[in-house]
Order: sequence, then C-alpha cells, then structure tokens
Amino acid sequence: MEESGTRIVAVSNRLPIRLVHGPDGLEIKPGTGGLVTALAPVFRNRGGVWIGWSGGTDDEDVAGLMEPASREAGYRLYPVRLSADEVGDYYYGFSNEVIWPLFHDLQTRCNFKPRYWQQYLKVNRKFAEITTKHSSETDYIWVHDYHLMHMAQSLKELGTERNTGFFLHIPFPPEDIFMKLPWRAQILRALLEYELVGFQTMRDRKNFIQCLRHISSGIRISGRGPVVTVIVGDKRVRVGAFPISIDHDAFARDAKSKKVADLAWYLHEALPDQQVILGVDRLDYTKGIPERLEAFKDALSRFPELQGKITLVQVVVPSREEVSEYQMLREELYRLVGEINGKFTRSGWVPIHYLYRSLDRSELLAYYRLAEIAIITPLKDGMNLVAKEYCACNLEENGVLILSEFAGAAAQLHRGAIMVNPYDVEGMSNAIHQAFHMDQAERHNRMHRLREIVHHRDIFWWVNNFLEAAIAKDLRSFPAVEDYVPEIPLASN
Ligand code: GDG
Repeated sequence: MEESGTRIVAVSNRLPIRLVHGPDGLEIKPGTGGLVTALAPVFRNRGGVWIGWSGGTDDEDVAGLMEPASREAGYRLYPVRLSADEVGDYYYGFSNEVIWPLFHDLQTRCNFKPRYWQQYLKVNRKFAEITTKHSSETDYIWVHDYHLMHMAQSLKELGTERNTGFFLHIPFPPEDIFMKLPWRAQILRALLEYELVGFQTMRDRKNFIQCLRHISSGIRISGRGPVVTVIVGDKRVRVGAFPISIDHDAFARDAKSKKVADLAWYLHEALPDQQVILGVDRLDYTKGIPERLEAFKDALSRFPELQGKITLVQVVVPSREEVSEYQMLREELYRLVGEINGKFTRSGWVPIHYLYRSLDRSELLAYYRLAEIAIITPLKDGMNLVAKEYCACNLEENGVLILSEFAGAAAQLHRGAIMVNPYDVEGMSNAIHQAFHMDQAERHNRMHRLREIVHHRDIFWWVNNFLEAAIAKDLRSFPAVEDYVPEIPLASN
C-alpha cells in the first residue's frame, strides 16, 4: 500500500451505500440499518478504508461508482463482487437462514443446508483476498458482524499477517441453542483467530465463553471488567462487551433544527388531542411487530378510555423482501393493521397509521420528536439503536420508552424505560396503559435518566473503547480533516 501508519480498515458484508437503478443507470445512495448509522459518522474524513459488498451481483460494474462514492463518504470504499450463487447461498442462505435466526434464539426458522456453509467459507475467503490487496501490515482490520466470522482464519490461510478485531452486532445465543449449529466448532475456532472479539452485552460475552467450554475443557480467563483475556490451548484472545450507540449530539442537534421542529408540529397537528405511540423497525420477524400490534389491540379493548386518544404510528422499513418469510410477515402486518383499524376506526380517528417505507432522516427525527411514547419490543435484538435515537431526540424530556427485556439496549436503559416481555401481549398492553397515564414528573425523571446514558455512552465512546482494547489507541489518533478527499489509486480494482 502507498501509505504508512495505522489506518482502520472496516470490513462488513455491505458497503455503507445502496445501489439504486435510476433513469441514468446505477446510482449510489447512503446505506440504511444499524451498522451504517453507527459507524458512518465515525469513519468520515479520517483516512480509513471500508470494504464490503456493493449489494449488486457480478454482472453490474460498480468499480467506476466507487470514486464519487468515496469522495461523498469521506473514506475509501472498495467493493467485493459476488455472483448470484454466492448472494443466494452465503448471504440469503448461511447468513440469513442459519445464523440470523439461530443467534436470535429462533432455531426452528433455521435451514441448515450444507452447501450454504461451503459458500460462506468461499465468500469469507474472497473478502480476505480483497482485504489483503487493499491493506498493509500496519493497518488495523476491523471486521463487522455475523456474515464474516471466518475472515480472520481466511486471512491466516492466505498467509496475510494483520491485527484483526471482530464485532458482533447481533446477540450471541445461549449454549443450548448455539450447539444446534452443525458447524459450531468451526465457527468458534474461527472466532478465536481474531485478536479481539467484541459483543454488545455481557450476556452475549458470557454465552460465547460458555460455548467455548464445549470445544475445550481447559479454558482459562484472565482479567476482570468488560474486556478479559480468554486462553484456549495456545490461543489468547481478548473478549469484550462494547454496547454500541449513536452520535447523540448529531441526533439532538438535528432534532432541534427548524426543519424537524416544523415537520413535527405539522405531523402532530394532523393528530389533535392524541398521544402518539411510535414503532420504527426494519421488516424482520425478530422485531416483534405482530405481537406489538396484538398488544395495541388488547389495550384498546381492555382500556376503552384510550380509544380516540392514542394513535400508533408504526414505521416498517422494507428489508430482505426477496425472502418468502419476510414476504409472509409483510402480508401478516397488512392483515393485522387492517383488522385493528377495521374494528376500531371511527370518524376523526384511525388507530394505526402504518408506513411501509423508509423515511428520510428529517421525517424520522420529526416522529421521534413528536411521539409521546416509543414502543420498541424486539423478541431479541443485539442492541436496538432506535431506542437510543428516540431518547436523543426527545428534547423536551417528556417521552416514555417502552422497551423489550430482550433488546441489548435493556442492559443500559432498563432503569428509565418501562420494561416488557415482548411475548407477553397483556403485559405490553398494560405498559401502553401505564405510559399513557404517566404524569409529567415521572416522564421527566425517567427520560432525563435515559438521555444522560445515551449522551455519555455515545458512538465515540464505543469506538474509543473498542480501539483502546484493540490497539491501545483512540479516535484522537485518527483526527478528522475538514474537506478531506480520499485518494483513490488508479486501478483500484
Ligand atoms: C443491527 C442489529 C444493532 C430505521 N428506519 C428508518 C431508518 N432507520 C434506521 C434507524 C436505526 C437503524 O435504521 C436500525 O438500527 P437497529 O439497531 O434498530 O436495528 P438493525 O438494523 O437490525 O441493526 C441491532 C445494530 O445492528 C447496530 O449494532 O443495534 O441490534 O440487529 O439507526 O434510525 N433510517 C431512516 N429512515 C427510516 O425510515 N433514514
């Protein structure tokens, strides 16, 4: 490589961009989802590199789009090209039909096809080859998420010496669930090839260490606190809990802007004398959306004083729509919303406003600002950034957060939120009732507490903690440069 000194090379399944077919051919748009929200602001203008799949298939030539995209992003982007077969078996297959459901404790949804595993290995190797090409020995390779658990091992198999760290954005399951994975030993051994393995919560870290005991009887733990060293045979791996977060100040600042404030006022004016209860989720069966709609229906039935006084705004962002399970969920949601609105709607009041699309950032922030209650009830979630974003944008500190016990965010936010079991429809319905009637003083106390946590434990705190554990450095070693333009070497692909 042409530069010396440590650079951070992020590697994730997807680049932080989306390819969209526009009137003039392929166009580049910012990516969506938790990983991008969290990492993009940290990487901007700091001289780093991001390697990932562009989202298209082999036949689409995306290399030419990377230069403008890199300039726009403020770091270099290098695409990994995948064939349609690889996308089918590595991404939709192994990642999303095996690891995603299993790690969210939904093992009955898993499809353990052996050919998925073979493609997973092949694609991890492909990522390792491209990372080898675009990095040097002094770089720090920071691999993200469940699609790439095998990458450090693939790098070693290629003879590439790099300092590597891994962060798992989704939960790590308890041993009795993890052990169902036919490739459990290979995955655990592959994770031990990283120098540092990070999880969202202490519970995930505990589950991982518990699973390691199954492949080796002689494991030892040294150190205390969130990051410990695990010694398995001749391997020493640092293993830590690093709860991911958001750029709190950017959310709070943008929520305060006139544009968002005006939009929030305008949207709430259309719902006079209502408390708005807000749900925002990617279309996913882990997010507990049908159970939440059932709970809302139950609340309207058991607490009739809520009728005409509360409106659920449920935003569902389309995701993985090519997969039949996601199509079925989409249909189920339409059916449930139709049933509830059909039963309760009356002149001047529609109980559920259902938005099945992605909102632009201002609109999303306006909903965060105007909602008196947020209801975030995943069946299981690595962290859940929406919960933190809602708190950051609740400038008046009068909102109520209803939060699932099984979101990673619960470990930090449980004292200020109303905690619920997302499988307990009546319990969630009681929580809606409690939130609706909560007085201003209690709302303020709880929300103030929540906002303090999100403010102090923000995304910069998270990155610094990880880098500190990984390379004994923090972001001050990678200062952001105004108007930074990443150099794209010619023949970059
Ligand atoms: C994975 C883990 C973990 C949502 N709707 C819109 C929109 N969003 C943005 C939110 C938020 C992100 O998408 C969703 O993040 P989550 O954390 O809630 O969930 P996942 O996408 O499943 O993320 C998760 C995360 O990784 C990070 O480690 O927390 O547990 O599953 O940032 O704001 N953004 C826009 N319009 C929308 O309509 N612009």
